[in-house]
Amino acid sequence: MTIQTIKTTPYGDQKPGTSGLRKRVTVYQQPNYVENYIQAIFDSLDGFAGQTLVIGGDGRFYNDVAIQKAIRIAAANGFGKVLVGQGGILSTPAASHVIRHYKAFGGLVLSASHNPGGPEGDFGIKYNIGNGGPAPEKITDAVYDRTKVIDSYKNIEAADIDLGAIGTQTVGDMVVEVIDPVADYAALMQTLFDFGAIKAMFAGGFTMTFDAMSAVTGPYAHAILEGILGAPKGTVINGTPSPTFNNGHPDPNLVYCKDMFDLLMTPEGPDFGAASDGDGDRNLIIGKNRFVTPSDSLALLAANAHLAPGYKRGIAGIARSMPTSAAADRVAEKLGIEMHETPTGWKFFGNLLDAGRVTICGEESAGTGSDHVREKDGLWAVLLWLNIIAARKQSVDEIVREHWSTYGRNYYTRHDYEEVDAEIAGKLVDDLRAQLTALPGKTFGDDLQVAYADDFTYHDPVDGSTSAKQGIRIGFADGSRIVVRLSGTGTVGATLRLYLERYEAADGRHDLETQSALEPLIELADELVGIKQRTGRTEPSVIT
Ligand code: VG1
Ligand code: CO
Repeated sequence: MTIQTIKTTPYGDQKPGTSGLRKRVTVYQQPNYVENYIQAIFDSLDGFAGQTLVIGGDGRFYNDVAIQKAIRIAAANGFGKVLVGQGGILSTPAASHVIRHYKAFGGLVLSASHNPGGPEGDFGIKYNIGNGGPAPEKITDAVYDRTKVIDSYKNIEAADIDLGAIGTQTVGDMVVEVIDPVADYAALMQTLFDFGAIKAMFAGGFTMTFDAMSAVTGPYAHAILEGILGAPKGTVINGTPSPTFNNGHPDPNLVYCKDMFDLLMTPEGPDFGAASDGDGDRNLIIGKNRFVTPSDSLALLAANAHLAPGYKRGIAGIARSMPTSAAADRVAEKLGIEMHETPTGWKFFGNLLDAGRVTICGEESAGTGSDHVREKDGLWAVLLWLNIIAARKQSVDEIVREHWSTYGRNYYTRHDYEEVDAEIAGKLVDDLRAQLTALPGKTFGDDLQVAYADDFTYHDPVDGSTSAKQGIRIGFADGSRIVVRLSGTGTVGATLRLYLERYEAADGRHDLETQSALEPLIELADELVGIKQRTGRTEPSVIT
């Protein structure tokens, strides 16, 4: 079969963000937009001839089109084999596992995560390396440089692959194997958790709701929770992946999962509620009468991980993204293990995990995971929670309260201002940066004394690389923090994120309402950063 070299012209906007290249579907539908980007990825890699590439996505609109293109371009570029999930489906953590399990060269994950899908929604492509994790900045920078000058891509004329048929097909000289998207992942989960104990807990009447949000985790949750673990049918809701997520917004937060939250706050509700996002890497955890803030969930999972068989020897260390609250730091301190603070985005955890320096990682944006894969993993977090509940025989609320009375509580919230004018947002951050050197030592209000103020720079302790301008941090003497950064996953305008945190000691007050506990900081942030005044917004678009 002949390999064609097809002329193309570059697009100027193919710069990967926090997690791959995310754009409106209509942008991706431009001529050669997908082809350019995938060829630019392959042009930035060495040594994949004859090797295996994994392809999978969250099932959103345009997945099928992009997958067929990717398969042809991979064949034309000389990959030996493609492993693709049936129906084009692979959750992000499952894709990471498949890459590792089959020792693939890398993988393409087609997703825009929690962003809405459909013809008017978003699409995305991300390249993951052989460790199963998102490509590091060295590669994403090279890909971007390549997209700016690309003038041709390789293709092969071949019929579409039947993505519904499990088994082997060929495209040119390349083998394409369509695999069950769930089986390998489910087997991995079984090695990590005490499925017997969780099964017994369900058999004993423990009730839960898992909202798959019409996104990718449906098949995984049906198979694992209702299948292997024996939870009653109906435990999983919205469990069929839909190209438009059933016209929903697959972001598992208190805005889009409000019904579940309300249900969990009533006596009739289930014992436990959870949800995952579009591509299955995020998690929402709600116990009866207790929402667990993601930053707390990271700390709690790290403190209790030894109760699950996969972590019974203890954990080597913890890493959290910079805006994530310091709750996990206190756990690491007590356990006497390493603690790392990294920039936002899972790609920064890869080296630490590969080096065996950390076992558990997490982000305030509802992402938690471990060294079992190199992505955050929504269902993994849910299963670890279930394992801990089964082992401790306590409610989520009791477990959380005990944690606070041991370590203290980090009150935490994030205020997002979405689709802000990009110029205004950029200027706001620049002006704030210019104020920073004057802040340390100043006291605001009665007792908010600035201990440090900087734009976070990360020095990777494993490969020595440096990542600058990762977000502005203003830290106070009492452990409170204000963090401001611009999102790297939005597709329209800019999203400004304001993160606020305040520490309350173990013997302090743990029952305040979060927003009021943080009120003085919210006011000070308003004064220092001026988001409302400069953007004309009276309130955040989303509060988590
Ligand atoms: C956001 C989150 C970040 C997360 C990223 C990808 O990035 O803040 O913590 O890693 O999304 O998650 P940003 O740059 O918009 O703040 V996902 O589930 O969208 O792949
Ligand atoms: Co996601």
